[in-house]
Amino acid sequence: MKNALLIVDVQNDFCPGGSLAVSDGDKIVPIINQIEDKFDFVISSQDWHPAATVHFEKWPPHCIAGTFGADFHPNLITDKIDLKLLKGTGNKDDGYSAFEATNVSLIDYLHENQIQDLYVCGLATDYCVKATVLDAIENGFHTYVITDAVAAVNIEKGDDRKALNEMYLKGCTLIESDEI
Ligand code: VGL
Ligand code: ZN
Repeated sequence: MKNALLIVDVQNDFCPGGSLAVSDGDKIVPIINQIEDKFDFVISSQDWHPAATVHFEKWPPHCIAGTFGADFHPNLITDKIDLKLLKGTGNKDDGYSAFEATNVSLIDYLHENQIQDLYVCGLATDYCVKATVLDAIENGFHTYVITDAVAAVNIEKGDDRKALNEMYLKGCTLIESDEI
């Protein structure tokens, strides 16, 4: 059985200076770069929204398809990425989970490549990371979240801890990057 690193939404709009910036969103980039080599596969997801979507009734416009804001953080090493997922591409869907990617089926890719262990990092802990992790668990994957390689929106103080706790209680293993 194989493993994969799943890098969720490490995009300019979620990093400092972006339209939906997560504080310290950029701090995780060197950590992710350091561990990419440890996995059989590296998979990324990107929020990839149309300019008009119901999603922007809940959030400031961000990660509009093809814009700078939707690009990966410039320091993220992207040449090792085997599969790039795009999500939230419809005008009625939030697309929080990488399992909702519309350009390719994540679940089919994982099955075809005998990937059983999924290590999730990226942005944001309390939205897209959480949604992805919960879907992964529901689909039967051994799921890990790399706690020093995620960062949260934290609309309410403590949302990050709440999210990590929820993932843990559903069966996700919490690990740090130096334990991999
Ligand atoms: C996200 C809010 C809105 C995320 C995406 O990537 O966690 N959060 N769209
Ligand atoms: Zn979004």
